[in-house]
Amino acid sequence: MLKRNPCIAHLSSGYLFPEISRRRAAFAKAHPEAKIISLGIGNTTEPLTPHVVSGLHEEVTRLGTAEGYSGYGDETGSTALRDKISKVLYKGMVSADEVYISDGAKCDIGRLQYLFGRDVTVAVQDPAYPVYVDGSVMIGAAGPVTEGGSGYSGIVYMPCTAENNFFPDLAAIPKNALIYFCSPNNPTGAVATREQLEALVARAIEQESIIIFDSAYSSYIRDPQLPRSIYEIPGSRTCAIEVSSFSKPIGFTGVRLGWTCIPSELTFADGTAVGKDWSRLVTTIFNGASNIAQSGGLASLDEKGLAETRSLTDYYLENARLIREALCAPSFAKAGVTLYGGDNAPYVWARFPGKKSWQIFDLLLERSHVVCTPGAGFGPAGESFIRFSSFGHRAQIQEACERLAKLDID
Ligand code: PGU
Repeated sequence: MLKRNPCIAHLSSGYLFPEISRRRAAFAKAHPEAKIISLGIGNTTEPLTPHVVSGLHEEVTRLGTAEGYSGYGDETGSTALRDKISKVLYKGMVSADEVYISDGAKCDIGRLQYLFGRDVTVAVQDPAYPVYVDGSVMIGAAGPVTEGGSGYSGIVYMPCTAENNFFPDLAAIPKNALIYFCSPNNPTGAVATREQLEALVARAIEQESIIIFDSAYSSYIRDPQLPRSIYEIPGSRTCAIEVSSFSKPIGFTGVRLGWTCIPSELTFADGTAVGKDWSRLVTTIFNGASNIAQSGGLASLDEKGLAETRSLTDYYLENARLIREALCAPSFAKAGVTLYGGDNAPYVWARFPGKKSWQIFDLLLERSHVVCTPGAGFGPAGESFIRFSSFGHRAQIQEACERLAKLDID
């Protein structure tokens, strides 16, 4: 028989979210009467909005006509959508030909790892969206979990804790590193300030490193002082790739659409443009995002679409506010629970001192039939934290909040 790929074998047994689903299913089986509510995975729940739906319909109708039918498209995306992203979201800070349309940020994060191969050192915020680390292990850039430790070998974990306002010590970034940075952050809900991102860019340049900046939640930023893109920071075009998504702004989690920006100034050590290799890579192993999805995405970026994005993200932010309020109940205060995030991000990050994340996960599931995400699943520094997702129908969120507010967590 063929040998198992050791890189895959090095991964911990299951990806975080299927593991949560497995535990939820086991509980539901044992307690069929329980009405479980999920504040776990960050999966959108509200219907697509009318103008975006009309954008999708338009393309479906076109595809049913002889004149309008199209097959494989440009692997890097429709010119109209690339142009619109460049103008509307980046105000020209990146040009249309530096925008590459994809089937989602997660898929691009996985594919980007091919560009750097197995010899690169990966630095991540700790806690972090698991795909950054798991993707690095899959390509062989990181090794198995260290003996007695909780992290993978070869990964530079940069703790983001309440003590450092969830912004890492940049001195930890080694030379020639691939730095994953997510703002607004999943899972902590923290948003980096302009000064913090300036320091990050300066450090990346100093260390001849490249940042992969994940801005999947930028549409949740309400504070106008906070940067929505790494390209608002001078110098970033020489050291940063940005990955983003239509999933969270307009509910395209199932439709699937995202993009990656690679500025022309970004080069490898030998002078080759990173964008040139990315083009080569995606034209080889990706056949382009769905033309229907791209038409919906295009509609979301005109005036009506932007207004719909605003009200949809407002809805989830109000859910986050309700969750925060519920977690201020006396029993949480008595247990010393502290809350972060939820104001410019759809996640509330709660610290339960003296408790393990999975222990709180079980307690919330057993006593209030609420599913959350254990912070430890995002990295060693996530231990003792719980992430609450604000993606849910309002009535369900209210019901979950009532249960949580009544919960005795001792
Ligand atoms: N980037 C970040 C930071 C995310 O949190 C997520 C989704 C994505 C990218 C995925 O974007 P797509 O464009 O939809 O591919 N995070 C969710 C869903 C879990 C998952 O495995 O993607 C979460 O609950 O963390």
